[in-house]
Formats: sequence, C-alpha cells, structure tokens
Amino acid sequence: MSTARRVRTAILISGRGSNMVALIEAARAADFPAEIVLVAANLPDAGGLERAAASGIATAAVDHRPFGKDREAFERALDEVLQAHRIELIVLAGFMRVLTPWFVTRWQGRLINIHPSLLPDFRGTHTHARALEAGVAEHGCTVHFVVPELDAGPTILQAKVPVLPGDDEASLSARVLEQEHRIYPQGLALVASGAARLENAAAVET
Ligand code: NHR
Ligand code: GAR
Repeated sequence: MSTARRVRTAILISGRGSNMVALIEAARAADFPAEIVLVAANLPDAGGLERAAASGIATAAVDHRPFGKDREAFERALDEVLQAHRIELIVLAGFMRVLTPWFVTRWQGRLINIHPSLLPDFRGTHTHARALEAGVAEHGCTVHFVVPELDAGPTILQAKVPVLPGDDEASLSARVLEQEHRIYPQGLALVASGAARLENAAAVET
C-alpha cells in the first residue's frame, strides 16, 4: 500500500555502484517498501558516490585506511554516520570490507549482501574465475542475510545463469551482473516489507 512507511535504507559501496543504481531506480516507485536515504563508501573516490549524489541522495565517505588494522574503529565511525541518518536497513552493494562480529551483530537481520555466485559455492573473491576453472555448467548470484561468518548467511533469493562455451571472466560476470540488477531490488523489497526475516541466527560471542 502506498501509505505504508518506507524503511530508511543505506547502501554501502566500494566501487562503481551498478547494483546501487538498480536499487535506487527500483526504490523510486512510491510503493517500494524501502527508501534509499544514504549511500556510504569506504573509499572516498568510489565512482558510485557521484552517481548517488546526482540522484539527490545523501552520500558519505568513511575512509577505512586511517584506521589501519582496527576494523572495529572504522565500523564505529561508519555506524555513527548510519545513526545520524536514522538508518534501519543496510544493503551491501559491492562493499569490499569484511565486517566484524561487532558490526554484524548490531545490524543482525537488517544487513543484506549480494554475492556473485550460487552460495554455498565459491564464497570469497574472484568467483567468476573460480567457477570457470571448476567447469560448472551453472553459475549465478545470491542475495543473503549477512552473518559474522563470511558469505555464510541464509539465502533470500538466487538467480542462475548458464556457463556457455567460450565464456571468459568478462562475459560470465556480465551475464551474472544482469541478474544481480534484477534480483537485488526484489530481495531488498522482501526484507523491507518483512516477508523475509532472519530467524534463529547462530549466537555470536562478542
Ligand atoms: N562481512 C561479514 N561479516 N559477512 C559477510 O558475508 C560479508 C561481510 C562483508 C562484506 C561482501 C563480500 C562478498 O559478497 C561482504 C560479505 C569483501 C571481502 C574481502 O575479503 C570478502 C567478501 C565480501 C567483501 N575483503 C578484503 C578485506 O580485507 C579486502 C579486499 C579488497 O579490498 O579488495 O576486508 O563476497
Ligand atoms: C557485483 O558483482 C557484486 O556482486 C560483487 O561486486 C560487484 C559490484 O558491482 N560483490 C562482491 O564481489 C562482494 N565480494 P557494482 O559496484 O557495479 O554493484
């Protein structure tokens, strides 16, 4: 219903932000259950920041580098920005910093990611190269809740693509990215509307 309150959502990026653009465009619809109110990056020169600002969305850069190895100190600075914007839900879109249990527990159930593989296959980085090397017939992407263990959170949605003869990393990643842009807005809508929820998350030692 168009009168429903929209969930205040932040997108975290590190790079070009093509998924961010897909999410911003989907959230333009008045009946979309999430409102994108902030785009934040851990790299001040992330290309997506300018694109977000051009769409009239508030942006923030919290550079992780001055914090050195103190990941939690970086995350406390990021969290302050999120609190200042009264953020309720976080969407990682090509965000390349592993998050500590402190941050993930704080945002548990309100923090989602898209990963360019059919999880639980190919956790971590360089997923397309590894899928080609493994010779799989199908590859794809997964929208999942973030839990402290990397790429191990429960799946919300997946999309599959075929691996075709002659594929290289560029052709395969482009085919997957097209599906990311389709399912990430759907996944965000499921979480923002309450249709998908994180239940029985493993207890975390903090
Ligand atoms: N944090 C937790 N706790 N759990 C997840 O599932 C997370 C996460 C943070 C980011 C996205 C991600 C992915 O989809 C994500 C999921 C970065 C790395 C990584 O190794 C791994 C996974 C993901 C993002 N980052 C290096 C680091 O030291 C830096 C790599 C670089 O800068 O290029 O943080 O796969
Ligand atoms: C996307 O393919 C996303 O799945 C991937 O990075 C790309 C970001 O593109 N994420 C990861 O690999 C997380 N480790 P984008 O900036 O154009 O959305």
